[in-house]
Amino acid sequence: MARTPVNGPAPLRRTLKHMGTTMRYAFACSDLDALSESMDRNGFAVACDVLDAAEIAMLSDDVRKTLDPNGDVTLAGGNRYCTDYAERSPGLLTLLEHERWRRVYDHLLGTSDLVIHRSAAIVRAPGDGGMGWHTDRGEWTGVFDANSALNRLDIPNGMWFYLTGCRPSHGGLAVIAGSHKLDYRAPAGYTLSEDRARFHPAGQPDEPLPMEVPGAVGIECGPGDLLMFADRTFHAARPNREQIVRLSCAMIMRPDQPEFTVPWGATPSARAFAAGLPPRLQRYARGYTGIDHAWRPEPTAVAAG
Ligand SMILES: O=C(O)CCC(=O)C(=O)O
Ligand SMILES: [Fe+2]
Repeated sequence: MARTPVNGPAPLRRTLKHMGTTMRYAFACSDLDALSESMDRNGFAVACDVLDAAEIAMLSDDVRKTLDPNGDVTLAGGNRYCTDYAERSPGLLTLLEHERWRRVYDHLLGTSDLVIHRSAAIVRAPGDGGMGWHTDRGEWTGVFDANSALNRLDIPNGMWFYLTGCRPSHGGLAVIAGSHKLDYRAPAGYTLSEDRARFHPAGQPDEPLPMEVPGAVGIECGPGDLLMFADRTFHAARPNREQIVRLSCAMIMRPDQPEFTVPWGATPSARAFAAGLPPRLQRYARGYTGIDHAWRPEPTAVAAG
């Protein structure tokens, strides 16, 4: 069956003036080299029209069923996260065999031997305040919790579908171009915090951060588009000022090799998930760890002096 693009044909439609040059970050999902090059150069990219309308509806339904089963998140306000989402969403698992999504992913990671690394869904109600600038990579402070134990591979850590669209008025993501590089310091006029996970206005560590900082790019993309960003890329979510709940989900894959382990081994729900997958999907759960938010490193003994 012919696929109906949800966002119209995928022209080269999202370009922006950035630091005096025209930077393009959105490409047709078949434009694999351009996507990978944008990831290498800028630390982010949008692959257009990965999902069709039926797939968007299916994934949206799963996010609602998991995080807003009673439809009361609007009343409750705020946001809800699910960080073992692959274990709960049959729709998300269809990505494993989704031709366009896999083509982009396999090209980006340079192998088709991929396994599930982690996954998430988020709802942000109208009025939700969003999330300030941060990088997901925990390497600067070491492995101190479950997120930092998982976020220490040089693979994209943002692979989001914004199923209700990504735009500034609707909790839209912003990223900082070039902030994925190891030698990135901070936007002009700002200083990285000691752990390098955040930044603050130079000389004013307690000042709240504006969304508009040098290098910031406000992402605009449609419900079938895939926003990808690197593990170190600084990003933030704007407040949701619209009257609709923002829905998003992500599946993060890693190469099957080299073997990857976490201190908690695998959670009981991760083991049950892997064992319960249909045989043809089991290879995607090799080494699947789940996430144990209660895990903390053993306190290190301090030698008595
Ligand atoms: O709202 C979003 O999509 C971004 C969430 C995020 O960056 C995070 O949870 O680390
Ligand atoms: Fe993040």
